Amino acid sequence: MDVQQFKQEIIAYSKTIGIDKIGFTTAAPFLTLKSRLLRQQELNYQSGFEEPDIEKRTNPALLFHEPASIISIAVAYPSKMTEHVRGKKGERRGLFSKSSWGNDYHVVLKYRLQKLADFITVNYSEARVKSMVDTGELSDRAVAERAGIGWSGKNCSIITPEFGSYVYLGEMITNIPFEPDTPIEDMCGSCNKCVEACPTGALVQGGQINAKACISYLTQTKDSLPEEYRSVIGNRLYGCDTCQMVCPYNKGMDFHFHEELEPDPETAKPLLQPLLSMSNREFKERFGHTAGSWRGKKPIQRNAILALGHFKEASAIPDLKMVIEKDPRPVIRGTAAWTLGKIGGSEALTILRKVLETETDDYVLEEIQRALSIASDAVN
Ligand code: B12
Ligand code: SF4
Ligand code: SF4
Repeated sequence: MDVQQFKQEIIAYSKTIGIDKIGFTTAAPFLTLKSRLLRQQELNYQSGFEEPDIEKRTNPALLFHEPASIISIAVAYPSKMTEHVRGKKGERRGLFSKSSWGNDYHVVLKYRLQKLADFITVNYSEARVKSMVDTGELSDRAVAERAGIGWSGKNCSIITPEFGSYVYLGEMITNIPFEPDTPIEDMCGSCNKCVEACPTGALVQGGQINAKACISYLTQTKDSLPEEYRSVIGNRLYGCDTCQMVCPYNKGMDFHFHEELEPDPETAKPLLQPLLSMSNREFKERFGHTAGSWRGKKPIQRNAILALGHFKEASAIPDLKMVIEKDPRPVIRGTAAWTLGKIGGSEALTILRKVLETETDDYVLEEIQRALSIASDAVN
């Protein structure tokens, strides 16, 4: 089998199965990444969502017997909704990031990688492959960068000249010695827009993130959100797109190639108040197919309560009253206290004073006290 010829056949086939860009690289260890990951670990800048074993993350030979190459794939996703819904006073809406629009991208990319794997193994009898998307050991971005998919921007994203950074990434390790592609030139130059626009300063410098300060990470945590971040997350329910939206290379990039990735506006931008009383089953039915549901209902509800505080939405007081009086989860009750404090006014104050007498959880009591002081400050 002529491997160079086979590579061209794979590239041609990939275009027929909804892969928007494909690149090839060697299976050599990722040495620069390794020192980078060690440094991030030292600084406590990791999210905790990534594979913890740095050796496995940077050495494909620990994941696959005698690897010879890695194929990187990119699938473009939309950045704008074709149908619009707008929130207004009394009917506020939250926002799922673009990476959670449509069906879960893990499923969408795995399906394409499986088709690619079938094509390769049918046509190359000794072929062995191992695919991964996001949850695998490898750094999808480091593979994509080395395979010439795009450059690694100061916003940390892989930016493709064709689709901007609105691409999902996945890869396949193989035992076939494909000719590697060449990485593409870094085009950030003197631009620093993403670093300047990041609302929390999580981009500590171009290309370096403190994941623990990134809003995308914060929206996915399950505990009480530290006070300093509560206002800044705005109405985000899951993820953050700011450092991509300001990037000049994303201007006009909005691709609707894949039906599965089309957002349903009522799911991507849901009304906030109904989320507060949603059952597990309802949550699964409405959001279970999206990438943003992977941490379950609790962080989304917590963020919805914070968003109502961000809007100072007085019409939500009855829903918040129900939550603070009845919800069994202290994090949710404590967050509701904060939002009631933000909304302020006599109705919110009365509720806070009343629950102060019945609440037994120390953390929630502390939140209520603090909320009462914010609310009285606001009223005075
Ligand atoms: C953990 C994780 C997160 C964490 C941490 C993000 C981060 N930047 O590290 C949190 C929860 C914050 C997060 C957020 C997001 N994520 Co995320 N995440 C991951 C995950 C699982 C691991 C990333 C990781 O290991 N980071 C550690 C850093 C150090 O390494 P890296 O970014 O992988 O690799 C780069 C750096 O090491 C850098 N580098 C290496 N050496 C050096 C040296 C120098 C000097 C410099 C400057 C840089 C540098 O170059 C590498 C290649 O770009 C990957 C999936 C995967 N398995 O790889 C998805 C992934 C990176 N996420 C993705 C997405 C879409 C997002 C969000 C846009 C989602 C959203 N809308 O909210 C945001 C973007 C935030 C941002 N600005 O990065 C996509 C990125 C697609 C793309 N075009 O780049 C991935 C690849 C998932 C996927 N399969 O598509 N994510
Ligand atoms: S995703 Fe949001 S918070 Fe995270 S680095 Fe980008 S702009 Fe900052
Ligand atoms: S905003 Fe500017 S600096 Fe940031 S990734 Fe885009 S081009 Fe690079």
